[in-house]
Formats: sequence, C-alpha cells, structure tokens
Amino acid sequence: MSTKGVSTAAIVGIVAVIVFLGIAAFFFLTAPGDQAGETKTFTVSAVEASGGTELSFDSPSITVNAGDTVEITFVNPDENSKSHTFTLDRFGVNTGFISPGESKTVTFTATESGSYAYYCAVAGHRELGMEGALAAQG
Ligand SMILES: [Cu+2]
Repeated sequence: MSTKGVSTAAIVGIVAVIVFLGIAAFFFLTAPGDQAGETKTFTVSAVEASGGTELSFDSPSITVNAGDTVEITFVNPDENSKSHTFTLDRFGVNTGFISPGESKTVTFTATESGSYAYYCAVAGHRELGMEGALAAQG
C-alpha cells in the first residue's frame, strides 16, 4: 500500500511537471508568432543603366517578419529593352520572363527567418547586378 502511495505521488508530480512545461512552451512558442502573419506589399522595378551593361533592382533589399505573407509586384518599365524576372528560389518564387512595359505580382509566405537572395534568372543578368536579398526577421 505504501509502495502504491509513493508511485501515485510520483505520477502526480510528473503530470504537474508536464503541465507546467506545456504551459511554458505555449507562451514561448506563441509570443513571437503574434508579431508575424501580416501581409507586406512591395513594388520592385528592373533598372537598366549604361546601355544595359549595368542591371539592378531598384529595391536591393526587402525586410519582412518570418511568417508574413509577402506580395511583390515586379515591374519592368517601358523604357527598358530586355525581359527580366524576379526569382527567389527559397520560397519558390519566379515571375517568369517579364517584357518591358509589363508587370506581375507574386505572393508567398516567408515561412522561415533568414536572408534569402533574389535575382533575375535571365542568363548573365545576375552577374551584371540584378540581385538582392529578402531578410525575414524573427
Ligand atoms: Cu534581368
């Protein structure tokens, strides 16, 4: 009987610890998430300079919170002469080739914090400067 009494106390103690850890984990895990989950919108334009020998994005960096829904409108202005893309491999984003005068909006969720490169996937364009970084904070 006394053996059973000890084991019952042990079980109650273990359950109490598990409940405490569960509550602690709930607050630890949900607190950062409260700040995420917003929708952030950006417009990124392709820039051609020096007769097309210097290429870039007008927004070389984009900052969001991890968990945010990110909506990017990629614009290839009419005055440009080449097609371009907005490609961000980590989150499976690719506008495909966008001709001068056209634009395309892509939407994705920045599911993980970190810094992720985006670039133009047309051969040679990334090397000429068409790259940037998306920072997902948190
Ligand atoms: Cu390009």
